[in-house]
Amino acid sequence: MTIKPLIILPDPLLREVSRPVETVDDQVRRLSADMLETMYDAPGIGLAAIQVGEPLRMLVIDVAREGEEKAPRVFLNPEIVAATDERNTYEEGCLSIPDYYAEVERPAGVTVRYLGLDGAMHEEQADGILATCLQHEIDHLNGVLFIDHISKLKRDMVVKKFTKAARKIG
Ligand code: GNR
Ligand code: NI
Repeated sequence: MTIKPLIILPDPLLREVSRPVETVDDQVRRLSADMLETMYDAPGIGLAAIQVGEPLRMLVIDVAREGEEKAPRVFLNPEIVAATDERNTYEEGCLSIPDYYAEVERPAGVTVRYLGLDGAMHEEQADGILATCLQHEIDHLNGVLFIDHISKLKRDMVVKKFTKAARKIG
């Protein structure tokens, strides 16, 4: 397993729409293992493939709390098929936008249909932090970032800051 470098704002890769996973093969299994290792190392609670430079519709999540047993999850080609009218607000962060946090309002519950590493289709209802994280990750598959859900003023400030930082590093 390998820890992969993270793609950071304003890298245009983060705005790409990822393509579906065609078959659950060794390459997909290896990438999901690498993504989980990268996520745990960061540390984060979720990671989309594009954040390690792979424009594929796959994401990994582990929302187990510190001290709890690890609960790694892999979702291939995930789709939100239903969402609650009830909304929830969480303070979100993103491994591709380090050290920036903002409150985002999203549906409190979602039903997600996805392909598992077992090669079968699954449907799952999620709420709480898992629902928020799934929506944040599925946004990544569509080139959408959590800063797209905050005010334009705040978003422009963050993008400007990261653009300046990237220019300095070269
Ligand atoms: O580690 C992460 N924490 C987090 C907190 C609140 C809402 C969403 C997230 S996902 C984020 C990791 C990440 O950037 N995934 O794309
Ligand atoms: Ni993110």
